[in-house]
Amino acid sequence: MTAIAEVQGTPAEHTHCPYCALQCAMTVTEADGGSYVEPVWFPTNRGGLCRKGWTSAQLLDHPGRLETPLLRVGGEGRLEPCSWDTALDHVAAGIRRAQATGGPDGVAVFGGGGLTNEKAYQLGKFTRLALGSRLIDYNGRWCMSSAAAAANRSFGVDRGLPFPVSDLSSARAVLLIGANPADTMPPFLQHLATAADAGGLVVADPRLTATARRALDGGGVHLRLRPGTDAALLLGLLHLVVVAGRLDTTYIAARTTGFDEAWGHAAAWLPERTERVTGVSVAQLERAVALLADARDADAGAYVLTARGAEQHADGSDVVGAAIALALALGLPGRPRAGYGTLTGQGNGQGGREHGQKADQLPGYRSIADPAARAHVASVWGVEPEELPGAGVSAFELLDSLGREGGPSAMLLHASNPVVSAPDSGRVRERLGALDMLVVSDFVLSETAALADVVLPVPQWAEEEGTLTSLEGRLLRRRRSVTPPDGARDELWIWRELARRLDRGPERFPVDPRVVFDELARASAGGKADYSAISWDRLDAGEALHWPCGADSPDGTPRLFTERFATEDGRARFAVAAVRPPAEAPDAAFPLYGTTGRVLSHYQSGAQTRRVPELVAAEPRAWVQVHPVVAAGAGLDDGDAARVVSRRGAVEVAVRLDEDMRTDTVFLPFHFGGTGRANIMTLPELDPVSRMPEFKVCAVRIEAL
Ligand SMILES: Nc1nc2c(c(=O)[nH]1)N[C@H]1C(S)=C(S)[C@@H](COP(=O)(O)OP(=O)(O)OC[C@H]3O[C@@H](n4cnc5c(=O)[nH]c(N)nc54)[C@H](O)[C@@H]3O)O[C@H]1N2
Ligand SMILES: Nc1nc2c(c(=O)[nH]1)N[C@H]1C(S)=C(S)[C@@H](COP(=O)(O)OP(=O)(O)OC[C@H]3O[C@@H](n4cnc5c(=O)[nH]c(N)nc54)[C@H](O)[C@@H]3O)O[C@H]1N2
Ligand code: SF4
Ligand SMILES: [Mo]
Repeated sequence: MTAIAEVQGTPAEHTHCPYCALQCAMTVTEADGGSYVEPVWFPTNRGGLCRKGWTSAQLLDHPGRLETPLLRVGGEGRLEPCSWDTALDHVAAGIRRAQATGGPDGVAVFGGGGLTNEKAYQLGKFTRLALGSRLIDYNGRWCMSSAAAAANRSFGVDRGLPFPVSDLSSARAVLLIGANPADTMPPFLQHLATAADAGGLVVADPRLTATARRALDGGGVHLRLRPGTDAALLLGLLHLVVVAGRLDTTYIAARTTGFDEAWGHAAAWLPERTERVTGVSVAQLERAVALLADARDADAGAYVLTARGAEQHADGSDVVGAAIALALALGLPGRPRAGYGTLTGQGNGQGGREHGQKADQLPGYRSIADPAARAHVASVWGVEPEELPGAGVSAFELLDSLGREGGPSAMLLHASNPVVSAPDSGRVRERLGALDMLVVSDFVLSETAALADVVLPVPQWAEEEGTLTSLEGRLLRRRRSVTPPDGARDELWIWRELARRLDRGPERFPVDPRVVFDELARASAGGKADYSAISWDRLDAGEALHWPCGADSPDGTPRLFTERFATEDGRARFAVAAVRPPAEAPDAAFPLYGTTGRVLSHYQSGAQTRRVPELVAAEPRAWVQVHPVVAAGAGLDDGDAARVVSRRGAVEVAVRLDEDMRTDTVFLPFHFGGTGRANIMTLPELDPVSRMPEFKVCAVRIEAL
C-alpha cells in the first residue's frame, strides 16, 4: 500500500475502485493500448489502495472479456455469439413462456451489491413493473442482512457506519468482531492505527489473522473464540460490564429501552461459563471490557464493529443484537467519538440494500408491505399501488425454488456468481440447471454465466457513470474514464429494450443514469434512506453527502443518532435473545468446525480476480488452513492435496499448515471455482429474521485426497 499526500485530480475527475465498500478513490487512464490506475487521496483510503485496487484495470483489457451476447444453441449445446436483437428476442420469448405457465412469478430476478444505485433501483422497478414479479432478491442477503436486521430493530435504521470512517482514526479502543480488514480492506487499517498503537485494538476471530496480529503487536487483545460462539462471547462481555460497574446507567435511562430484559439473558453468562463455551479466558474478557470502558471514560474514542465473521450465522441477527447491546450498555451509540457499526462489504453494499433489490423492499429503504410506502412509490412510478406485487423470498430460498413445481422457470441474474458464492452451492448449481431459461449479465464468463442460456455482456466500472453509497453512507460518483467495448451494453439499456419487447412501457425505463438517479431521489423522499436533496451536480462539485439528505437535512447527515435514534420513541432498543448453538455441531463423523472467509488477493467468487495474473500468482488455488496436529492426524503435510468433507459434499484443497490455528477448526477461502468451491460444504441453514445463511460454521472432516 502506498500513501500519497497530494490530491491527484479534482473530485470531478476521479472514480472509485470496483471492489469493496471502502471505495478507495482512483483515476483510470488509458495509455499505450492499456489502462492503469492511480490512487487518489480520499478520506476513506487516504491515498492507499490494496493490491486488488492496484490491479483492477487489468480486467478492462482482459482477453477473456465478453464482447458479444452469447446464446446456447440446441438445449445442451454450446454458447455461441449472436446479435443483441437475437439475444433480447430470445430473452423476451423465454419470459413470456415462463409467465404463460407460471404467471408473473414464473420469472425471478437476482441482483448484486456491486450494481450502482441507479441500476439497483431500476432492477427493482423493472422486476415489479415490467415483469410484475415479486421474486427479486440479491447477494447482499448473504452479506449485510443480519447487521441490517439488527440495526433496524435496535436503532430503527440501517446505515453500516452511522459516522464517518475517519471518526475511527482517533479512537483509543476498537472491538472488531469477526472482521479481518487487514486482508479485506487494507487501507482501512490506517483508521485503526491509534487504537492499535495504544494497545486498544481487540479482535474476536477464531484465527490469528493479520488483523489480530496487528492488535497483538500493539499490545491489544485477540479473543480467539470457538466458531459460532459470538452471541455467548458478547453476552459474557455485557455481563462483565455490569458486574465490573462499567454500565452507563445515565445513558441507558435517557436513551434506551429494554435493558432489564437484556440483562435477563446476560445474567446467566458468568465469566467462567463464557470461557467454557467460547474458549476465551476470563482475563481476556475482562481486559476487553476495561479497554472499551476506560477509553469511553477518558472520552478518547471507543467503538464496537462487526463484520461477516459475526454476522454470517443462522443466529447472525441475534449476534449483532448482542453486539449492539454491549455498545448500548457502555453508552457508545450516538455519543461523540463512540459508536457501533458494521463494515459493509461490497462496493455498493450500502446503496444496493436501500433501493428495492431486496425481496421486501421499495426505494428509500421502504417496506413493500407498508401501504403508505406503496402509495408513494406507485405515484412516482405512475401506477396504482395495487399494481405493485408483494414481498418475495430471500436469496437462498429463491434459488432453491428454481425449476421446482410451482417455482420460477426463468431467471435474470445481474452481478452475482452463486455457483461459487451460494451456500450448499452443489444444490444451487442443480437448481440453476433445472431452469427453462437462465439469463446472466456479466463482463466475464463466470461459473454461473457458463451455465446460462443467454449471456449479456455489460460494461465495467471504469466504463460507466453512476453513483454508489459507501460503508459510511456517503454518496460517491462512479465516472466513465475509458470507453467500453463496442459489443457491451449498459444494463439500463437492456431493461428498456426488454420492456419494449414485453410491451410494458419502455418509456418508464430511462437509459440515462442521471435521469434514473433523479427519479430514485424522488422515490426515496421521506424514506429512511432519503436521497432527495442529492444530485449528481452536487456530488460533482465535490460535496460530501451522507444520507439522509432530504428536506429536513439538505446538507446530509454524517453522524446519525446524535440527538435521537430512528425508532418511534427515539430510543435505542436492547434486543437480546437466548443464545443458540450453531445448526451443525461437530460429531464423531465430522469432528471439526469448518469456517470460510476471504484472502487479500481475491474478491468474492473470484470471477474477477481469478482473471488477473498478479493475483492468481499470489493465490493460485483453493486451500485449507489447518493446525499441524490435525493435519498429521489425517496423514497430511503442508502442500498435500486434501478433501474437506461435510454432509453436503467434498471440497478439494491444498493443505496450508498453521501453528496458530485452533485444533477444532479449519478455514477455507470461498473464492475458488470447480471442486475447490468452499460452498460445496456449507449448509443453507438460515437466520429466522434476516435469512442469512450459516456460512461461517459447519461440521467437517479432513482426509487425504
Ligand atoms: N480481499 C477481499 N476483500 C474483500 C472481499 C473479498 O472477497 N476479498 N469482499 C468484500 C465483502 S463483500 C465483504 S462482506 C467483506 C468481508 O470482510 P470480513 O468480514 O473482514 O471477511 P471474512 O473473511 O468473510 O470474515 C472475517 C473473519 O471472520 C472470521 N470468522 C470465521 N468464523 C467466525 C466466527 O464464528 N466468529 C467470529 N467472530 N469470526 C469468525 C474469519 O476467520 C475471518 O478472519 O470484505 C470485503 N472485502
Ligand atoms: N462460504 C462463504 N460464502 C460466501 C461468503 C463467505 O464469507 N463464505 N460471503 C458472502 C458474501 S458477503 C457475498 S457479498 C457474496 C458475494 O458473492 P457473489 O455474489 O458471487 O459476488 P461476486 O464474485 O462479486 O460476483 C459478482 C459477479 O458480477 C460481475 N459484475 C460485477 N459488476 C457487475 C455489474 O455492474 N453488472 C453485472 N451484470 N455484473 C457485474 C462480476 O464479474 C462477477 O461475476 O458471497 C457470499 N458467499
Ligand atoms: S480496499 Fe477495497 S476499495 Fe480499496 S483498493 Fe482494495 S478492494 Fe479496492
Ligand atoms: Mo459481502
